[in-house]
Amino acid sequence: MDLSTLSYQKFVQFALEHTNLRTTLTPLPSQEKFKSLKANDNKSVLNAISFCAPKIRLLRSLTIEDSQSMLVLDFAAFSKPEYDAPIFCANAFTTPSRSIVVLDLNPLYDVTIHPDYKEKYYKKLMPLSEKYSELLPWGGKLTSESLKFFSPIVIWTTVASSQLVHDVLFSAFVDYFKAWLELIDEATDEKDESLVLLNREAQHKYLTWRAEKDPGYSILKKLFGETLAKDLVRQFLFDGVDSLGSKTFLDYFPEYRLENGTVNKKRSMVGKSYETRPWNSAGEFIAD
Ligand code: BLA
Repeated sequence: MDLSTLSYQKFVQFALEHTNLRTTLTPLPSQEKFKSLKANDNKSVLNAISFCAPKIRLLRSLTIEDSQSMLVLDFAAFSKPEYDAPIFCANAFTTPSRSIVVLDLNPLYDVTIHPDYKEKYYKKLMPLSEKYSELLPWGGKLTSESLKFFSPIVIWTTVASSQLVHDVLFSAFVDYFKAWLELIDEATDEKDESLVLLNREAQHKYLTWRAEKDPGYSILKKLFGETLAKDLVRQFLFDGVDSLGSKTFLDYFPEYRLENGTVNKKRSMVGKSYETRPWNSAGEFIAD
């Protein structure tokens, strides 16, 4: 299809407007630093914004739009470590033929081993996963390791691009973002410093995973060159990876260690799996 009629700008606008109805966003230094970022191809239009708010450590968005070849949305929002709230995650990669999408409130703690966390945040949100299951169906096998960062309401899809899909995706984005704002609104700050520490480490582990293994990296490298792509990933998209903790990727994910002590470049050590949605509508894990 012709991508020139589609844009992810209205997704970002919606999120900013609705966040500002509830709290006060303050621009972060990283926004200033990356706002005049330019792509090597001289045609992609970029928009990089980042903010914080009293309960929000980082709300940032990067869009890359070139109507001839691709539209990219990478939007995420992280609470301050005093809250164990999930991470809002909206990633979309749209070409004239296909759209690859992950939309989720990524859990801070793996829901398959923390049923209490699953109960606390996802039980009442389960209807959301049903609502979009027909038009945004499960995208098939994915990097197995990614699954522990996904929640039972995750929308993971790869579908033919169309105006309809784009509209449905906007509607899903609105629902999921409102749900996230609601969780942030309701969140009360943890007073137990040892639990705040755990929250901080869980966010750091997530940032470390994504800064190292995000599927978008090869495209960022092509558009910006290796040095700038690395800065963009570590200082903008996953800001906090160099400050929220001191553990390394291999500390968290030792199975990626090569004999010479470096990180295996493969995205997955286990391989891809989960051909079908591994959670049922009650949020129970049903894959073996
Ligand atoms: C593919 N993106 C994918 C896939 C996933 C994600 C699961 C399928 C391939 C795989 O299983 O690895 C997204 N994976 C995620 C997310 C998390 C995760 C969000 O673990 C969070 C925990 N995608 C982007 C951006 C670009 C992009 C910004 O989000 C481009 C700049 C591109 N994603 C992209 C491309 C593919 C892809 C090109 C298909 C090619 C490939 O699989 O490498």
